[in-house]
Amino acid sequence: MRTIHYLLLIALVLLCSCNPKVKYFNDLKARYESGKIMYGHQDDLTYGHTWYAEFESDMTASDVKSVTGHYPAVLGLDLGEIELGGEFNLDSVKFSASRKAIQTHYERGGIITLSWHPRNPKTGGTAWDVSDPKTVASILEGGEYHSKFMSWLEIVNEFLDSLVDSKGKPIPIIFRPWHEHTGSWFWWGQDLCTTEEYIALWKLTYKVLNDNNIVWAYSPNYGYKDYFERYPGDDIIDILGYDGYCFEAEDNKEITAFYCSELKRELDFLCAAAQERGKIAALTETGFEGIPYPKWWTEGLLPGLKGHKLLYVLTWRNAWNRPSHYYAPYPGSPDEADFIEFVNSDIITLL
Ligand code: BMA
Repeated sequence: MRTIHYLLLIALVLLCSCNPKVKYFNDLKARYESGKIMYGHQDDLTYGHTWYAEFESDMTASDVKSVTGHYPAVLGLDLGEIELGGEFNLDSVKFSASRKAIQTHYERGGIITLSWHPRNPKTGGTAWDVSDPKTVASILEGGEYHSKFMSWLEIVNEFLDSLVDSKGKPIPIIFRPWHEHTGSWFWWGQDLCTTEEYIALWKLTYKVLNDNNIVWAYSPNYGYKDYFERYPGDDIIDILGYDGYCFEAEDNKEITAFYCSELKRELDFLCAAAQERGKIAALTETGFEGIPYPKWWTEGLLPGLKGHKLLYVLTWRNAWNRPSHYYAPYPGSPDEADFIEFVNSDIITLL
């Protein structure tokens, strides 16, 4: 009897290790266990503070590389407006450029995370259109906009399906939909749907897209609601994330210290939860817009991260068309030297 159990266990382990999604999760888990935190930057290869890459670009430009000599280890990209069937996302990135950035970054040994700011399927407004509290209800099974939403998921499905490396092998990605739902600034936010509706939205998304090589990340905003109140379940979620920013104040040194203490508290919780559930923890979005306190990296972010096991930390985008909307340094930015000190610390890795 014992031998049978043993053989069954071996068969199960072998089966799981052949599943590309399980294999990728295990690969990420090994990186996570290393104790180093991968630094990530949103839209790093497609544009930067003063430049914008055309599709023909060879994906060599990067604000992070210009400052440090290395690419970020994690590349974030957004699928927002792919559902409209056009060529560009909501921030004017061509989907063909995103695909090329994903392939390039993957072949350099990096990790890719995709978020999605879809339009409001009911009103036609943006992801931030919270005027109709029945939007989520309307796209679930039986709802008036269900088939429209299903066709949107199909478009996402096609894009994910098209992500292959130069040998034609599927590229695994971290998908992070329905983020920051603990606030109420997106149509899927806290006051815009019930717990049941929010979880049903996740389940539907998972059902349609999970055949792709996806590791799923859940990322509420910290400081709002109970972390697990709207959790879709351990059977769906692989990565426990947090989104949390530092906001400009009268005294930016003081607010940096406050951000640091808040971050420590939230990461203590997140890392313990990930440990308990066998998941991976990550700081899925953070930053200080325009980095008005140049020592934010080493006085705010770094000490906040220290002592926490995380797969990655990702700071938001450097918009080429909004000079003060940046979250990573660029050549000549006041925080350049501090960022170099941050990435040179023994807990942070770049490519
Ligand atoms: C926000 C801002 C917006 C952008 C959106 C999606 O935080 O950067 O300008 O459209 O993210 O990338």
